[in-house]
Amino acid sequence: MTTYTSDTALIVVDVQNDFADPGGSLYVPGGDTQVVPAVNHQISQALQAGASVFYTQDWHPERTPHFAIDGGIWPVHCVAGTAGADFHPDLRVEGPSVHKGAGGEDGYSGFTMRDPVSGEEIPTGLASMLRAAGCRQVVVVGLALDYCVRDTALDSAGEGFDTTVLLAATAPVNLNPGDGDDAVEQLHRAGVTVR
Ligand code: VGL
Ligand code: ZN
Repeated sequence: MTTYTSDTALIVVDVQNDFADPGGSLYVPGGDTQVVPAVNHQISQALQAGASVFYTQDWHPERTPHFAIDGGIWPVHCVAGTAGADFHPDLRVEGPSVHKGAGGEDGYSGFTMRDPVSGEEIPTGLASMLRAAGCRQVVVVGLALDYCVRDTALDSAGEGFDTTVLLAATAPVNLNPGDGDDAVEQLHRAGVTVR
């Protein structure tokens, strides 16, 4: 069990229909049956302890080099304003949400995006929101372990937050078999607590 305090932020990553609903274009197995209830449980625990809850949403334009049709690796997903980009209907929403990639930026982290032309890293504003809320510890849950959860947790640790990923409240897409295990390894090496 995780101990939340008033200076903890729970970051709920991309629990959106395209990832969490079996009909979604990039469904992560267990997204609806396992991850949504586990995330909701963490949200209750966090709120009870006076912690803050923040959300991210993958928020793409219709055409982006992130998608296979435009040279990337992913099916079209989480297009801004579509049902696939909405939060899963069973998710408890109890805080602000950061939309990532609305300007066609690339990248998976909730903290930074990459300008597709210059390659420059652009902050999303999440780090400032956490600091403004007085957060020092960060707990990361949601989808998917091997992309957005991993990169959000790595950036969180890099920003100096004491960072934990809860495996029971996330799941990997495993585009390549073993990606989930590799992500856990990378998180460990970066000093992120994984449990
Ligand atoms: C994600 C693949 C593509 C994620 C986002 O939220 O982990 N994965 N875009
Ligand atoms: Zn995406």
